[in-house]
Amino acid sequence: MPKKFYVTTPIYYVNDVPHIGHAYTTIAADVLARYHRLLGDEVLFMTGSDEHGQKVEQAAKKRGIPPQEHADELVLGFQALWKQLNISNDDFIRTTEERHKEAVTAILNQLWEKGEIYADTYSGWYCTPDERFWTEKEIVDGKCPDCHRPVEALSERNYFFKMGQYRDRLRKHILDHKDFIQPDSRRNEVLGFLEKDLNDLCISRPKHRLEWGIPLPFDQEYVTYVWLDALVNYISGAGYIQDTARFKIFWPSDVHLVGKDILTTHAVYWMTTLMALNLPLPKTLFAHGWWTLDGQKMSKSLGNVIKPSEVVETYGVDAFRYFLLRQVPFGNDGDFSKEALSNRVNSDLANDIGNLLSRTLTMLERYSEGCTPEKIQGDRQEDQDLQNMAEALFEKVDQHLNHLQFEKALVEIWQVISQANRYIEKGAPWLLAKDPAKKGRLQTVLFYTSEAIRIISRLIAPFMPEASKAMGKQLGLSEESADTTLKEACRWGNLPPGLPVSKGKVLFPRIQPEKKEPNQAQAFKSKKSAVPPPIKDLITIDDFAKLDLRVGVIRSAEKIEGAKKLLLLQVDIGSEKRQVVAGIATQYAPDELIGKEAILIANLQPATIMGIESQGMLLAAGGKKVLGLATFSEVIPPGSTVR
Ligand code: ME8
Repeated sequence: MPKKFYVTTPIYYVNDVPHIGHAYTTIAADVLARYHRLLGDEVLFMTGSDEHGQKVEQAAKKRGIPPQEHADELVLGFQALWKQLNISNDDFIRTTEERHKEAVTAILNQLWEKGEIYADTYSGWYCTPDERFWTEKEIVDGKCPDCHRPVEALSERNYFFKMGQYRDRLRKHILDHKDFIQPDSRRNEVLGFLEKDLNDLCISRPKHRLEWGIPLPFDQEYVTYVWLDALVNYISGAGYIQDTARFKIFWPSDVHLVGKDILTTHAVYWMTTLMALNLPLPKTLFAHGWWTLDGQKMSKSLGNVIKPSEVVETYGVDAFRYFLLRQVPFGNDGDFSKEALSNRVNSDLANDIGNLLSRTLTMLERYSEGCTPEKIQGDRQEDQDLQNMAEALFEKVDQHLNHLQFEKALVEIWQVISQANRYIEKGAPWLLAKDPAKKGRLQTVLFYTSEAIRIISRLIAPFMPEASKAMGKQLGLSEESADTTLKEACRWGNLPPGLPVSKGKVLFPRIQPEKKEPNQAQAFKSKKSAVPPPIKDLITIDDFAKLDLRVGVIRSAEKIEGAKKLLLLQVDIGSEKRQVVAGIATQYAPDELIGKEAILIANLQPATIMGIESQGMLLAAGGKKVLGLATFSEVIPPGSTVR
């Protein structure tokens, strides 16, 4: 019997166009959904739109059109973005759909009949933008404790859900179920919130104040509070009223993913509503962190809202998905910037995985007649090491994804990528190919590398579906049939021999940093009329042979405090990383150097510059003033010798 897996995102307000924050939650949910499908689970991945309430009503009013028309238009923007981001949602629930309205009405009737709802006149403070009542004690200096905007005094008759009575039961459930609210910091936040008395929840809005909502079935003068309406999507979408068979399979949900901004509404309002309905509670509610943009809160008024579709057009969909999930541990806040994205693309994607794939395909073309190699059992330690790491990868990724630790799963995969790159350096197939006696060893190295890539390509599939497919295709693999689970696909030794490989287009092209004016051209202009210095005395070929020049990939670069011209670089030469102090800060910003392949004098005596040991020197054009680093137009394995 396959297991079932039900994952949800919040349903997003259609008061505005989608932004990176919306994309983040939805991509995370998509990775989980894809992963569970690959495991062979029966998956329901639900996202949707929150279309009622004041925010949407106001947005429509501003445009001078009816709210339904407004929602019908704006929802298309979300749906188009999900397509562009390769989101594989099984369903999309809109709160203006009949199936949803029916569910909300049925639930309200049920709660009303059970005596869980009562009418009362309420005097309190109302936060209009948040559509929430607060008590005198809760407001801070006349402002909403949540969004810090002014609140207004209101006294009106409304309907209330007896939420307060569930406080102890909810606390107990949280304490008894360690994974119920995650991460721990959010669990503690909710437990802290529940230490105080829990108020009942106002679940109605009088129609004279808000018309755009689902009418209360027991009093047509009122509409349903937008949050109660919205939360019900998790069961209405799963078939609560209209498809009870589906509901029986999928409820309770396995993971509700939300941003930390809507933790209380989910952890308290929703869970107590489910208790009142006698429905089982979701297994996990995970509240992730918040993205800022270049260190600032994203907001329309600041004019710094980046459209995900534009990022995708420039950087590619897989790069965007990878960046969001790799950059910060899920649960923490993160900062989005184009520089950070470019750095990730260049170092992790273009260099690490891109390089691994392209050099392996080139080698298969040259040394294996363009086909996948025979399965061979290697007898060296390095063969065993690579096999062990690749074989253990599935379990590690599985563990991390079960705990929604996307970044850790990716780090594990990248460790195998690095190991495979190191394995190639050590195996040096280009040298083996020169000696016919070493043909067997050459084939072993090619098999181990290709097999590791195959496993990697399978495991990146939930994160980067397109890249995974392209990698498989370039390796000559047909798409894994649906009856092969990911676990089986990740078994070592499954690579069929003799499949024709094809080096397609570069999977992850390097991102060129945006430059105001190209540095070298600028330097050339200013140096055009300069006379080159005279040629030095002759040296012998033996003198030259003393130099050990190596290709080195710059993995990190940072400014050195107090030194205007110097940068501290970490240079990867395959077998090791070298720390190099380079006088190139006037020519390059640290970020533009990441991923560059330069030439390192690897056997130069270390020198101490500004108190930092420099283990080698990079070749560059220019005299005292550096004009540009010597680099390559081809991708060359780090550590390759230069003559
Ligand atoms: O709250 N960083 O909808 P919404 C990370 N309709 N995630 C962000 C983000 C950011 N800067 N900004 C938004 C609603 N998000 C309600 C939900 S559910 C029953 C009803 C994400 O359009 C994050 O998931 O304001 C957050 O919870 C959600 O978008 C809020 O979207």
